[in-house]
Amino acid sequence: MKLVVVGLGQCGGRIADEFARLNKRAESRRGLQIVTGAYAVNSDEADLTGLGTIPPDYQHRILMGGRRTIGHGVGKVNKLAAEIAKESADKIIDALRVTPRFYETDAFLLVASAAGGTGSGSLPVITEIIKRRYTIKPVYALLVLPFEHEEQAESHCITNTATCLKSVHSVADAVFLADNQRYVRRDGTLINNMNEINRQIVAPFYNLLCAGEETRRKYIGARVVDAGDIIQTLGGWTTIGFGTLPLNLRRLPFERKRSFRKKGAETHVALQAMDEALCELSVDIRPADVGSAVYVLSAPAKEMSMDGIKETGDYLKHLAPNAVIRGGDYPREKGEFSITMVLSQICDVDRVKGYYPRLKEFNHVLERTQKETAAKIKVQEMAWADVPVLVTKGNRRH
Ligand SMILES: Nc1nc2c(ncn2[C@@H]2O[C@H](COP(=O)(O)OP(=O)(O)OP(=O)(O)O)[C@@H](O)[C@H]2O)c(=O)[nH]1
Ligand SMILES: [Mg+2]
Repeated sequence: MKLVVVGLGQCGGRIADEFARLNKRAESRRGLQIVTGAYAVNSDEADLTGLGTIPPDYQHRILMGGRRTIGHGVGKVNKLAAEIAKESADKIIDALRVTPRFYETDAFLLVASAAGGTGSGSLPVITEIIKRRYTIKPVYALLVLPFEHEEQAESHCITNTATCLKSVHSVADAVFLADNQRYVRRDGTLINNMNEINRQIVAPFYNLLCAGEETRRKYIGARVVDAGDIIQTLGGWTTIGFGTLPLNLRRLPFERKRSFRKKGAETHVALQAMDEALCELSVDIRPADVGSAVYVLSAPAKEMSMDGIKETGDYLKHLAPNAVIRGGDYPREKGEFSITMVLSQICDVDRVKGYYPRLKEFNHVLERTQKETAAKIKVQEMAWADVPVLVTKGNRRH
């Protein structure tokens, strides 16, 4: 599957940059192209400068809202970013249109953090505009959810995240969620290591995108997962996970090929990798709430069999009984067995649901604070009502 990846805001730009690196890896190691174009869009010039792999020309690193923000960002106001994105839409579409091999691209992936200003406000707007322009290509979103400490300390965080989630869900064909807090929970040292979190967010897409692009016979599985399977699976809230296990099932020369022990071990490894992929999902969900799933098993060809693929599918069906499941094999990896898992059409995500009551409560508190502040200002104004002023009120800046 080939994607055009557009990163919006700082977080989105960095993750799009990581997708550009993933594509370089696919090109150099596998001779495959999985990203036809990677773009970064921002209202902040400094954020665009910090990227490494996306080409530095103005059609790949797109500065929007120059006149209104003078290249200094929107200061977390996602409403302003949404306005700026509308004004800059033509500039972005013009850049995307000249992507080489655009006609071969299967879908768009737009990436941003939900809690920031630029990315969170512009992603829903750009998604809608791209969808209107390119009706036959699906537009997916990848949204990064904030750390818990940000939700507690930064007042804009809940408002931006809630408005972004609701808007994106209503326009995008599917929304991948990646929860920053989950990566830190796994490894506490990551809190200051955004690059490593980004690497972990993007890495699971590698085999998923490569599997359907192979042209050499030895790398084509018995059951290939291609762009069609992925597009049919994706819809609504979505999560992705990756599990891998080193293979030490090396067959000794005198060992019989069809040994039942070997077969048992093979199934065991597949199920263990599946468990790991489920533990490593990009956001917490309950498998029972999943409506569709697609998985790709990858291992050296001789370590996989149709039975293994079937058993993995059966196990997933047991865990997610309501899901339509698609899956296949990809004979590529050396010395390891891995599973990439995408769970989609998830009807209930606690992390998402939690934002709406918090936004209500937050708005309530905000309204009360605003009323109290207005009352205090009034008292102060009344106290100095008789003091003369040296300027006319109309000249004051508000
Ligand atoms: N995973 C990940 N999260 C990031 C990264 N950079 C920022 N974040 C998260 O994104 C949120 C802040 O959003 P940014 O992307 O910095 O904001 P922006 O879209 O540039 O918007 P403004 O700076 O407000 O104009 C916070 O929740 C951060 O934790 C990154 O590189 N990776
Ligand atoms: Mg920024």
